[in-house]
Amino acid sequence: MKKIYMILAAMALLTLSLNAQLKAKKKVVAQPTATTEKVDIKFDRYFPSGPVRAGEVTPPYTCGFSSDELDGWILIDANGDNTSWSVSSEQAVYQYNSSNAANDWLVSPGIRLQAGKTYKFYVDTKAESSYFAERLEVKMASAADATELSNGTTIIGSTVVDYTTYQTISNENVTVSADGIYYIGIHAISDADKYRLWIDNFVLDGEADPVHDLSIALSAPATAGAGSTVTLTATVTNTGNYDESGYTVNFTANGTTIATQTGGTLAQGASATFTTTYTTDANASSVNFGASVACTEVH
Ligand SMILES: [Ca+2]
Ligand SMILES: [Ca+2]
Repeated sequence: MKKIYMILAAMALLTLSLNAQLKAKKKVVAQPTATTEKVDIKFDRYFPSGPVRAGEVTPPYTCGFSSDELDGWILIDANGDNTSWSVSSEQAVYQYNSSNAANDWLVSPGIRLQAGKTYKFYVDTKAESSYFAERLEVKMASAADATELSNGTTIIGSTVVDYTTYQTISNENVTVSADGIYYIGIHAISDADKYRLWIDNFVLDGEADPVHDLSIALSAPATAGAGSTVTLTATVTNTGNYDESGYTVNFTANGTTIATQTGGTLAQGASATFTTTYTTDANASSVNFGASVACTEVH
């Protein structure tokens, strides 16, 4: 259901006196003894291939790749070489193909996301050996499809993984332009004949609903001649946690609207000024000016 946020954030009043703003071949029998020696391992299981999926998830969503956390995850062996993503010891791993560069997606379950919210993505990454540097990227699309993902939103651009203890890579500013189900794909893009690329602790954190909060300050001359034209200046400041896309500013004199102006985008922390003019009554001795701001964005 859509909600309309109409927030009368603030009103400013002034009195003017007249005149006065993230291949398995055999089991490990030994760890490599030299940095350039490779030992293939038998993985616990492979991710299912293809579009068979189960359900959807909602942020905050985490996956540590234990057996009870794998529903909805799939692999896409985009280069069709039967070398792809597997699970081993509650981690996801892409093991090298000696002839082909990696082109393999590990795709999350569908995640229900909302426009107007900012999500934070984290994933832990490491290489088997610093001698064999791996490479990955992370993308998001509205379909769990290699082409869609390739053309999708980049969450993390091409990143070299040449470290052997887990490091977290992240993007704390993940947004979508429309409400819907999105898939996040971890794309192994290591060169041919590297070693193993490890992934763990996939996280997509949600965020609290946005707080819309606009403040307004009004300024006018302290005094003016009766029957003269004065300029009123209103400064609107976004004091919320959300980049506003629309709001209106209303000026009043003695409680009556004298001007209504429309504001555009206003980033968190930013300010914008609006002015209008008013001709004072020739026979009045004072006038009370007011200005108010209201958010007009619809979610
Ligand atoms: Ca794990
Ligand atoms: Ca492959």
